[in-house]
Amino acid sequence: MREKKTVIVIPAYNEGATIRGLVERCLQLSLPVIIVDDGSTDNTQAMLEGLTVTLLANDQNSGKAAALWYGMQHALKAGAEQVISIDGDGQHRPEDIPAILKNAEKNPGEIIIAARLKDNDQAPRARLAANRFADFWISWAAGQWIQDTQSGFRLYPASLIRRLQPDTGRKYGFVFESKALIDAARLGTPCNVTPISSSYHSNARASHFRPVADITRIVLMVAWSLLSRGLYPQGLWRALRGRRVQRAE
Ligand SMILES: Nc1nc2c(ncn2[C@@H]2O[C@H](COP(=O)(O)OP(=O)(O)OP(=O)(O)O)[C@@H](O)[C@H]2O)c(=O)[nH]1
Ligand SMILES: [Mg+2]
Repeated sequence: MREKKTVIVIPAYNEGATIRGLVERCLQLSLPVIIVDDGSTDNTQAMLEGLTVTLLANDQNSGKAAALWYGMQHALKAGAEQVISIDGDGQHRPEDIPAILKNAEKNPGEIIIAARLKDNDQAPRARLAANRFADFWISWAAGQWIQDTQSGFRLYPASLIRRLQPDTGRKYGFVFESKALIDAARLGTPCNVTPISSSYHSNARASHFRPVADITRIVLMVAWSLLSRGLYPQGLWRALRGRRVQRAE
């Protein structure tokens, strides 16, 4: 079967410490790479010198949603049939991409989430709890049990990207990826999961994610989505049934 044209998109905000090593590992896979420098004030751009990549840049910091969306639109214009998003801070391993691509081949047209389900004992407890909380609500609104809804390491089919109409304002920076799952489900695009190991380094840069503020914003978005569908009881039922089936497996 012909391989689909896949483009890697990396949003990067002050990722000078990790970006070069990460991009070099992506290039090992012989896939085109787009980096969106989101108004970094460090040496992120300089670190990419000499690498064969597409470098896009926002003049000022616009948030993860806008950065990702810019990169995705550019990838589509370059003929991408599917886009893999991967964070620039080194939390995701490009070496997991072949497993994601294999899953996408088996489940064409679906979103594939690289879900941090293995070896996550190093992950901060509060973060894990916040993620589980988000998983429950997003699964309900999507009407499907989805694991690791907060993973930014994903494959999006181009057909889905063309139909999404996201809010990309700065305050929606960390909402985009959650909302994309709900909108995708409404558009008939289900999710599939490729389990990966999570990597939390003790020397990683301080987290930008604000568990209370960002999860609150996500929950408000989900609450609105549920209210606008009369609380969508079928969605809750389907999500819980999916969780039971998955636990029994
Ligand atoms: N925080 C943040 N990240 C951005 C922004 N624009 C692009 N990004 C990139 O989005 C990716 C995810 O951001 P992180 O801050 O690592 O978010 P996270 O992985 O959910 O949170 P941590 O678990 O704390 O790392 C990284 O590659 C960032 O460089 C922005 O305005 N703010
Ligand atoms: Mg991160």
